[in-house]
Amino acid sequence: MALRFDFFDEAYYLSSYPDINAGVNTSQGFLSGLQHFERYGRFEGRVLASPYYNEDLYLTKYPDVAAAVQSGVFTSGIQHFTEFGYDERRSADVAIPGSGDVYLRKYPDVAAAVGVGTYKSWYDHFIKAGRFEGRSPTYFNEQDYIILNPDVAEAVRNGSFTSGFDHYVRFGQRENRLAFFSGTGGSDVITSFGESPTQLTGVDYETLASSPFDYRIRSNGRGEIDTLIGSEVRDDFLLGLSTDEVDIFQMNSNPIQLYVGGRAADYAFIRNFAKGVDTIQLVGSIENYAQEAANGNLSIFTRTDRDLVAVVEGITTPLSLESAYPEGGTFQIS
Ligand SMILES: [Ca+2]
Ligand SMILES: [Ca+2]
Repeated sequence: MALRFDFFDEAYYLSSYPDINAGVNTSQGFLSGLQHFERYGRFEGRVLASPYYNEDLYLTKYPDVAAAVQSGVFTSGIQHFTEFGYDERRSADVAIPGSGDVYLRKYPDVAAAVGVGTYKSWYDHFIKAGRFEGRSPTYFNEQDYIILNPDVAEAVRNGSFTSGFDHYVRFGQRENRLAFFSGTGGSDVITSFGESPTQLTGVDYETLASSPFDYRIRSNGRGEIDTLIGSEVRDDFLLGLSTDEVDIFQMNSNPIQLYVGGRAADYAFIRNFAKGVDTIQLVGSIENYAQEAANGNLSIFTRTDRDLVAVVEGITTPLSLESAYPEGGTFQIS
C-alpha cells in the first residue's frame, strides 16, 4: 500500500480547518498541514484536503467504499482514497461534478500519456501537471471567466492562481461570480457546478473581449445533441446567441438560433431545470416557438419548420417570457 498525497493542498486544508492551522509550527504542533493530514486528519474525517477531492461524490460513485466506511473498515472515503482509491484509478469522478472523460476528450496528449501508462488516470495527470498548466477537467469556459473578471486575470498573471478555473474552484464559485460552461462542435454532456449563477452553451464559440456578450460562433448546433445539466442555483441555458456581425449602423446584431436544420437530429437536452429560476435563451420572439409536453418532458420547436430545439426534462407546462434583449435579438423564458 502506497499512500498518495499528491492531491493534498496545504493552503486549502489549513483554511478549511482553523484548529489545525493554529497548531502548525507551535511547540506542540505540526510542521505542516500535510503532516497533520498524514498522521491524523485522514483518520479523523478531515475530508476538505483539496479543492479537487469531493467526499460526497466519492462515496456516491463507489458504494463499496461507502459500505466499508459504514462498517468501520475506513473512517472516511478520503482515507480509502489515499490508501487505495488514487492508485485504483477511482479518481475518475471525484474531483468536481461533471469532470472525468471531458479531460481526455479535450486534451489528446493526455489521453496518449494515460494510454501508455505515464499517468495512472486523467486525474493523476491533472493533479501532477495539468492544474499547473491551466488545464481544466470540465467544460468551464476559461476565456469568458477571465474576460468578465479582470481582477482574476491579474491574479493569474501574477501567479496567485494557475488559471481562472483554479480561482473559480477555490473562491469564485462561492463569490457569486458568473461562470460559463461551453461545449464543442460534437455532442457533449456539460455539467455546471458551483454556488454561483452559470451560463451553459452546448456549442463552440469565441467571446469577444471588446463585447463580452457577443460571440463568434465556431459551431451552431446543427447535428449536435448536447446534454446540458444545471446546478442547484440559477442556470441560463443559451440556445440562441447574439453575434458580432453587426450591421453598418451598429444597430442590430445577427443572432444565431442553435440546433436548427436537422429537425429532431439536433437539440439541447436540458436537465435539472428549475422553473421560475433557470432560463432558456432563444432567438426572435416567443411566438416563433411551439412548446409541447410529452412523456413528462417539454419539447420546444420552431413554429414554421417544426425543428426541435430543446427537450426540457421533467417540465410539463409551457415556459413563459421572462426577459428580452432586443439589441441582441434574443429573449429568455422560464
Ligand atoms: Ca456540442
Ligand atoms: Ca433541431
